[in-house]
Amino acid sequence: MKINVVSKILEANEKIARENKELFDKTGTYVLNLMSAPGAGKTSLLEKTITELNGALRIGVVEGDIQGTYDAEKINSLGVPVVQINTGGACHLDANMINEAINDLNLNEIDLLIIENVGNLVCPAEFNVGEHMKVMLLSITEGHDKPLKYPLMFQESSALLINKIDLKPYVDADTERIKQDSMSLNPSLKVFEISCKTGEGIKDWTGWLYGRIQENR
Ligand SMILES: Nc1nc2c(ncn2[C@@H]2O[C@H](COP(=O)(O)OP(=O)(O)O)[C@@H](O)[C@H]2O)c(=O)[nH]1
Ligand SMILES: [Mg+2]
Ligand SMILES: [Zn+2]
Repeated sequence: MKINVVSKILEANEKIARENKELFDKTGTYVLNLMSAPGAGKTSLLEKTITELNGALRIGVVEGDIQGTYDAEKINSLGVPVVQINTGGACHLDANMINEAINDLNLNEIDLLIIENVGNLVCPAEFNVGEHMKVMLLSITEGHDKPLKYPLMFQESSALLINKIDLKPYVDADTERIKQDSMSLNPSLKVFEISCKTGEGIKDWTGWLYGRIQENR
């Protein structure tokens, strides 16, 4: 019986996700669902991505956190529209939360909407929110065993950003193994090595993202 309940929840979520997607397509808003464990660098990546693409694209952000407005305040200081969702305990965002949050944004004036999901390597990947693509960050400090331990997130993502490569000399994680294992789970995964601290690899990432947005137009 439990299985029934879970599939009903996901079904209901899918329906709202499709409505969100229709709306995004109508307003010409490309939507990226950004996922990672807590602390992998989602907010740092947002800051770099906004700085790099602002001017070329009108960007908006939805911040998902269990509690608090810390990340939203950071993003707001960059001068882009941002809406904070506080899940009040829930460990992922769902389509309904996004459906409500976008009421506070003028989507007609947003070309790229980036959703920072709740930090968690598990269930954010189970819930579509109407995004055009999911992207995940894995920092090398998390270890190279994560793709095979948390496969769904790697399978659902279009791109994997391996972050904090400035720390390579100090951690034992094997970056090649992260790449190999991720691509064995998802052969079409696009992989970037980046550092949000030094800026290494950021232009490759934003260039690719910009291309994907243009293709979708
Ligand atoms: N050394 C290093 N630190 C980073 C990098 N990216 C993010 N951080 C740091 O990692 C911590 C968590 O980053 P944050 O962006 O808040 O991660 P989030 O929880 O996924 O949003 C912060 O102290 C960042 O300054 C990186 O590329 N290199
Ligand atoms: Mg954050
Ligand atoms: Zn969850």
